[in-house]
Order: sequence, then structure tokens, then C-alpha cells
Amino acid sequence: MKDIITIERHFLEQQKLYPEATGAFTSLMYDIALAAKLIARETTRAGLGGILGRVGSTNVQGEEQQKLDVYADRTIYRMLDHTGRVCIMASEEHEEPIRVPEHYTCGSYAVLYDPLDGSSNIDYNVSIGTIFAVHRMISEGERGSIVDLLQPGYRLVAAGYVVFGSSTMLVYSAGQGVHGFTLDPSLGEFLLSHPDLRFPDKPQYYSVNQGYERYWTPGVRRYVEWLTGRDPEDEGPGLSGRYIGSLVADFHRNLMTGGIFMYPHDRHNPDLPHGKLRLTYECIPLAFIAEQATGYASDGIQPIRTIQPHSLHQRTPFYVGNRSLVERVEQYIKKYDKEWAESYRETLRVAQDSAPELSKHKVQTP
Ligand code: FDP
Repeated sequence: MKDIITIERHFLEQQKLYPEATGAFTSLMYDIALAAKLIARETTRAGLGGILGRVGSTNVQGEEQQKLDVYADRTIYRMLDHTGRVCIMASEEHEEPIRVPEHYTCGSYAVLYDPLDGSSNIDYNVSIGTIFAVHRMISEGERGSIVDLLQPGYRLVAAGYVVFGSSTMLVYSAGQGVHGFTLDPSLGEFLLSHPDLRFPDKPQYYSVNQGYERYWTPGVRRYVEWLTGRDPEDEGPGLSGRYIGSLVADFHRNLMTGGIFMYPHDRHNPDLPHGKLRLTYECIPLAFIAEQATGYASDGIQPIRTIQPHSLHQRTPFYVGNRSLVERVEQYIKKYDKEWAESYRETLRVAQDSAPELSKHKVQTP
């Protein structure tokens, strides 16, 4: 019989690699896995339980919240708030950082999460996901602060996502490669199904909302022409397109097949000149996983991992996938979108400089 490795066994084996470990991190990962199981139970029952549909409130991004978003958000919070392992949290569904209640002790980790990404797909039975990021506390004091949450990606301790699809998978990295676990519903256990995941060398797919093509800057447009074999000067890889419109699902498929996911800056929405995706909740954790799996993530001009976030809900252009494909888009933007790149760089610099609470803790990029 093949050796069955439960997620618990895997975490405990990983812990042995760090003789100084207290076990707090291992337990935190296990808490997150338990939250994932609870959310999976609700997502699979959603159609039956009448849980689908909109709650009616709107979140800080101006998006309508749906019942499963609320459930996922509360579940993750409740699994983490009382454990003594976390000092502060932030969720894509809340404008402000989430404090650990005063009557619970705080631990040394700051956790950010997007409880249910791709939520516009919920009503249509399309895959959705949860994304999480774990930082070590760096602020003074005991109960954590925004500074702990606004750390650049290269300081991450761990990150992961759960994809609720034809099966539920939890994929994570704590800096020792990327490992995927599939939930066996009959056992209620995540079992190691995809150890040491890496982007295949030969990519198959590109994922972008092509409906916005008319708003793209020349660099992005020419890059996609190259990707799809339409550049007369350079044949390119001629990739096939796949876009679910659910970041976790698109990212996951590309990790398994090789490819690139992109949500570029565009010019059609003055409120979102830097794209739609959130740096802290979505892009930093997926960038960490991508790099652990031999890939790369960029905002078009620099690695996502080196960006100092200036606010919790900051948006960023996002390109992630096989390293060679992402580096190539940086070259196109450098060559054809100079003006955009300069103004973007300047906006970022100004925003970072005007985040006073960060100045004391500003860290050098590696
Ligand atoms: P959603 O709005 O459904 O939550 O981050 C938000 C996100 O989904 C991503 O999961 C997805 O990749 C993207 O937005 C889809 O946006 P478009 O509909 O603009 O393509």
C-alpha cells in the first residue's frame, strides 16, 4: 500500500527540520487547514443549503458580499483568534486590521487572508479559493500593528491557497518547496497528493481577461500577440488561452500545466489604474508560492516580492507564472510602456513615502 501522508504528519515532519521550533507555526498551519475543511464543507453544500445569493452588504472594495464570503471570513477568524499564535489579522473583507480580542493572548504571527476569492463565480458553480499569507511579527508591543501586516513578500514565513473545485486542494509553501494536499471527504483529511510542485518547463496556457484588450497599453498588447504567436518579428510560444476569472483556480491550473496569469494595468477604469488585484491578500502570497515553484511574479516592472506595501487594500498589476514568460512581459513594458512605467513608479513612491507608520520599519529590498 502506498504511504499515506496526512497534512498533520507532513507539518510535523517539516517541523523536525527546525530543532528550535516551538510548534506554534505548525499548529497555525493546522488551524488554517481546519478552516479550509469547514469552508469546503459549506461550498460543496452551498447549492443545496440555500446559502447561495447575496447578503446585500458591500465590502470595502465596493463589491457585493455573498453569504459564503461572510462564512469563510468568519470561519478563518474564529479558527485563529483564540489560539495564542496570532497577534493581528487582516482580511480582504475588512477595511481595518482585525485585532485579537483583549481576553485572548497574542502570538508572534500576523496573518492576512482573502477568505473567498473569485466570489463573482459562486452562483455559477465555478471554482473559487481562499488565499493566506503569514508574516512574523516585527512591531514592538504585544498585540501587533499594521506594520506587521504591511511587510514585503520576501519576508513571508508561509503562504498558501485552497482551491474549491472538483476536489478541494490546499497548496502551501513555508519556504521549503510547494506542497499540495487533496481533501478526502470520506476521511475528512487533507492527504499529500502533490509534493514539491514546480511549473513545468514547457508552458501551455496564458490567462487574461481578453475582453479588456482594447484598454491595454501597447507593451501588454504586443506581449500577448507574442504569447499567442501573432508577433510578425518573433513567433513566440503560441500558447492556448484559459481564463476562469477566479484567480486561485487560474493560478493553480497554470502551476500544474505551466503558463502565465496576468491582470495588467489598463486605462479603462480611472479608479483602478493599477489593475484590480490586491497586493497583500492575493499577489504577495501567490508570488511567494510561484517563486518556490521555480516561477516568478511581477507588477510589470519589478518583482512583487520586493514591493513595500503602503496600504492594506492596495492594488497592483500582476503577472505570474513561468519565469521566462513573466520576465518577457517586463521587457515589453520596459520597451513600449515607458511613460506608464514612470508614472506608476512615481505613484508608488509617493504613496510609500506618505505612509508614516512604515517609515520606522522600512526595510531594504534584498
Ligand atoms: P472576483 O471579482 O470574482 O472576486 O480578485 C478578484 C477576482 O475575482 C479574481 O479572483 C479574478 O481573477 C478577477 O477578480 C476577475 O476579474 P475580471 O472579472 O475583471 O476578469
